Amino acid sequence: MAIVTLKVEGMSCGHCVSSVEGAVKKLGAAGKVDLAAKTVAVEYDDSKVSVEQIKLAIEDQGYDIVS
Ligand SMILES: [Cu+2]
Repeated sequence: MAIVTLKVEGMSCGHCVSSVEGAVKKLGAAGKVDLAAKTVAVEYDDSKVSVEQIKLAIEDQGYDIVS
């Protein structure tokens, strides 16, 4: 298991939280959004999914990954 914390621009409400966490969940990972900090902490199996895939899934929901 690996954990990455991504800074995400554009999340503003509970809907955003579910979109982002849902997109991450579809990859078999677990995401936890911190709206105030504008971050999502993702715990994932690095033998099954890459950080790039996680970033793409979040961007597909319409959010920008800052770092
Ligand atoms: Cu929202």
